[in-house]
Amino acid sequence: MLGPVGAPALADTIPVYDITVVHTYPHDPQAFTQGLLYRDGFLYESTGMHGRSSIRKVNLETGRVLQQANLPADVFGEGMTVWGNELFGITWQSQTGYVFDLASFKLKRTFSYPGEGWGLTQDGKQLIMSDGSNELRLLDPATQREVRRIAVTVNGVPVDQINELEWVNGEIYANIWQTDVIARIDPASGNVVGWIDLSGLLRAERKQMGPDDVLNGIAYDPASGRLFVTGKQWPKLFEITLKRRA
Ligand code: DDQ
Ligand code: CA
Repeated sequence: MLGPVGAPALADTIPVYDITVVHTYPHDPQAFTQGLLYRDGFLYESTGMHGRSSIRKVNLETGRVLQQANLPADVFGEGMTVWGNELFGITWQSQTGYVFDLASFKLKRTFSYPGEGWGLTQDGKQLIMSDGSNELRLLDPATQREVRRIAVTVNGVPVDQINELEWVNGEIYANIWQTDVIARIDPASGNVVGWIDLSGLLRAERKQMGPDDVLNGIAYDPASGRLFVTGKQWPKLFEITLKRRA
């Protein structure tokens, strides 16, 4: 059932967490969600697909887009994080990152990196970026240079397809692409220390949705402890709580 876990992990002792939905909010079903974060009362979201990649400021309760900037039509938007008064967004295969002013959404500059860009978050010191492999890159926020990497494994077996990211209480939460699972990663060791099973979300609606419309997008509000999740072109966004499966 836990797709990415694989044979070694099925017999393992990694804790599994079930979810409870506390609140359900509307989400733009046109938003191919690639990045999600919460900051000072608002959701910020980045979206993908060529020709409709964007960054947005979103009202949590209504799902309304309050502010938006579009990426060039030839890039495919991916993860996004906030650093100071700037939003950093990356792209799938263009090897280009975009830095926007948080308040005005004006593009300030771009940066480049090798390989693919998938997810992005930050831990207060460095940017943390995924690229579809099992390695997370730590980037210096000032220079966007790679500082080091974290290899993510479960019982020594690499866990790849790591997508959208969120820094939550000293752990990295990571969507595993094309699964209903979020990995909880210990940043010090790269070990997966928990699996969150989200297979119950949007069960009825997803029968009508496409194969690319996967779970993607984790946001955390440290002030209230609220955890939000959504997916690509999902009509809803959820606030959830976790409970360890006995
Ligand atoms: N990624 O976000 C997992 C990195 C890529 C998702 C790509 C989904 C395929 C959509 C089809 C696009 C054709 C260019
Ligand atoms: Ca996130």
